[in-house]
Amino acid sequence: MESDPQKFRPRAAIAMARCFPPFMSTILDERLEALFQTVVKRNPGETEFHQAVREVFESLGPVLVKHPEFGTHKIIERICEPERQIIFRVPWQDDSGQVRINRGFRVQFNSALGPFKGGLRFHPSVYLGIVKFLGFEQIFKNALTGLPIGGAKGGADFNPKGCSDGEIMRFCQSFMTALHRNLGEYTDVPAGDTGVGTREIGYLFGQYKRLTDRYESGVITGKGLDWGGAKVRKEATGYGTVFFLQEMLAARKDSVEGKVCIVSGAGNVAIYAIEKLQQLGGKVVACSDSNGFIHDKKGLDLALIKQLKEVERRRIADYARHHKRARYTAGGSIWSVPCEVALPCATQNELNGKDASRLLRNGCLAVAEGANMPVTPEGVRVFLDAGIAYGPGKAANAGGVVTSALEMQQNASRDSWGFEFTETRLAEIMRGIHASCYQTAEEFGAPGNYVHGANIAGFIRVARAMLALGLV
Ligand code: NDP
Ligand code: 2IT
Repeated sequence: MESDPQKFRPRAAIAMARCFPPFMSTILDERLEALFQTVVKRNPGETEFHQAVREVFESLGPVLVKHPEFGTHKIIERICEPERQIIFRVPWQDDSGQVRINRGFRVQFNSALGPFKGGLRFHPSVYLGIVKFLGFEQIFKNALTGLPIGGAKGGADFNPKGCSDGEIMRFCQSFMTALHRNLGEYTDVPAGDTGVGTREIGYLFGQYKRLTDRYESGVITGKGLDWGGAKVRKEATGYGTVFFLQEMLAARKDSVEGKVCIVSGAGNVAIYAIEKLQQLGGKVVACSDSNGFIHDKKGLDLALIKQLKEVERRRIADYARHHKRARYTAGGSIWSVPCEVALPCATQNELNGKDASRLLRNGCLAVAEGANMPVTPEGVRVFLDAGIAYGPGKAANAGGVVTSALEMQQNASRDSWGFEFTETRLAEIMRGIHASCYQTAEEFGAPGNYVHGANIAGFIRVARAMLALGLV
């Protein structure tokens, strides 16, 4: 087999798997606790999925009181069960002629609001529990956007690191050969995620086109600008996270201007979060990859980071060779760097309770999640108890899928919008998501708690649609 997923799981997740379930400390009401235990039993070993479900359940008590019809119609039980799960073999040949086998996944979670929509992740840690946590989160994230998109996620336990271009292409072609029957612009529309960028989307789309003999642009998003892609999609998740941060700070009569910021990761989301922070006058002093982090007190040189990561596909350690004033720390925690704003933009469970307490001690006053579920339940509790501005991923990082939906709109009308127009649409929608989370939190007696606001607002929109569509 290609790899051992456990080897690549972040330390926090491995600890979770060993002493499950560490997030049981929050009390759920009796009915939700019983539902949660059923989810755990029906989905054994899928710790990240359990974690994502429990976090949403923690917000739903008051919703069931206000909307008993959701209980009668078993909406929660239905939402926790994917509509369809596809697991498939992905055989491919490496450059030395060896046959390699990976496992591919697509979990089509919920299509009450529109065709299944969500990214593909290529990373050795991918297994069903990761794909399901991401797909589950995606349902509510997509609902929050107000756009007509259902929730899904997919990927493979494939490690793109060190692969040649030809190997990546052959892997993508084999992946799409297995999956194409289950996709379509009105059925299921994938996009990128960790390890899947424009290059991979190109190979996937090319193979879909060849197999179906159709130029069906709307079947996948994140396409290149010359062949049906949307301007701003590449920048969208990072920009959107900063727009959400801006709104949280504005609600506290504050702004990004002059703030010392740190951003974990150095991939697609991190790079464009850094870009927007810098455009708004923030001073970004640190970023990372899975080997270590760089700290540059004068502020990061983004052009160099783009060159190293996007063009040369190198490690962030190389940054320090170009800038002598920058310090590279192998391993270690980026969260030890003092800052006012922290944006976790790498991966799930990358920031734990201790990291959160350390950030607070160092003066952090706002956290917006560019990654999906990057903060452990203990970390979330530390931020919420401290009352800082904390934006959960399903709200804060929705900019990517928002702009994917805008790409679908352009494809459907065979149109292509300008950069400024698209960015303005993205900013408006992110403002709308913030307003909806903010107002819902107030309405349900938890002012300033964006976790409850996002979970409740997203859940209610999906639940209403499911009721309206009958027993689906
Ligand atoms: P990329 O593959 O472009 O970059 C991922 C970055 O995170 C890299 O710097 C990578 O370091 C680091 N990273 C990945 N896995 C781990 C790990 N297990 N431990 C430590 N560091 C890790 O991915 P994206 O930027 O697209 O995605 C980052 C996060 O944002 C993910 O959680 C994703 O689900 C989420 N997201 C992405 C969206 C998108 O549109 N792309 C939309 C919304 C959310 P290294 O290179 O060393 O592996
Ligand atoms: O987590 C996410 O929202 C994404 N990876 C983007 C999904 C999409 O369909 O653009």
